[in-house]
Amino acid sequence: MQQWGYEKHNGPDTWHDLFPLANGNHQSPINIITQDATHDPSLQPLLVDYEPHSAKVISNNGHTVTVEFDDGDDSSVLRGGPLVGSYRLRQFHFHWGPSDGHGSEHKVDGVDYAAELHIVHWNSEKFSSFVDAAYAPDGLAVLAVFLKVGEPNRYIERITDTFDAIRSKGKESPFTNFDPSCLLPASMDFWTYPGSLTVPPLLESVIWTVLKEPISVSCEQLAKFRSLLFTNETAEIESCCMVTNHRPVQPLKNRNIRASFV
Ligand code: SG7
Ligand code: ZN
Repeated sequence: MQQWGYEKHNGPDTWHDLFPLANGNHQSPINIITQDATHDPSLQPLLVDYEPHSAKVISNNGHTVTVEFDDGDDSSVLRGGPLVGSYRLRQFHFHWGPSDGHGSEHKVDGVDYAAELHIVHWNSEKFSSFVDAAYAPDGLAVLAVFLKVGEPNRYIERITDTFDAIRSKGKESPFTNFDPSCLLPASMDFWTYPGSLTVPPLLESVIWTVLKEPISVSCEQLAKFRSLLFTNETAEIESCCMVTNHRPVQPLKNRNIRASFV
């Protein structure tokens, strides 16, 4: 296996060869069985406090499209919910699939959404860098938002408008004055559980917070994500479209899912 990916020869079923943690006890994503989630009244409201100017660059990393933030100080943070202290915004990115009925990483009672947004944060009170935090069980906090097909989303348009400039792997383009809280639904009701990164190295360092209410995007907007390329400009092999980049659900094992709502 040359490089992990989402195709047959290098996809999620092969990741355990190089990353044995793929079969670990705290892997993500999972299927959220809503009946089995326990309401936890001690969970705090989620508080997002993002500074639009800390957005810096949008890039195609060959696995997804990512918007990176300046995380040199606490100007953009996530607090509350299941978290102790504040977690600094690092980046956000998306996962999607080949058709509108399929593409989210988490499922709810077995049901797929079209896509999923991940807003990634790290514990800057306990750790001095993202990389240090990525190895600790309470190091990272990812806020997940489901995307369903419906009305076009004008905030997603800002992102897809850059796609001509970042079509192939390794391309990047300046991207600022963007507050990712514009991509959150009206309700901040959530489920939370301890899990992992959903791509290699699959580190079990993520406190997941999955919002119950999806946001909408149009099917044309979703189609633009699929037109990005996994391959770089000079690929000697054929260029290959990013039609799917989600990991299948993993066993819950001995974990509880908590809900912020009844
Ligand atoms: C995406 O998901 C990328 C990765 C991210 C990974 O492939 O956005 O980020 C970069 C900068 O390559 O990796 C460590 C990290 O955030 C996994 O994130 S996820 O578990 O939220 N899906
Ligand atoms: Zn992700």
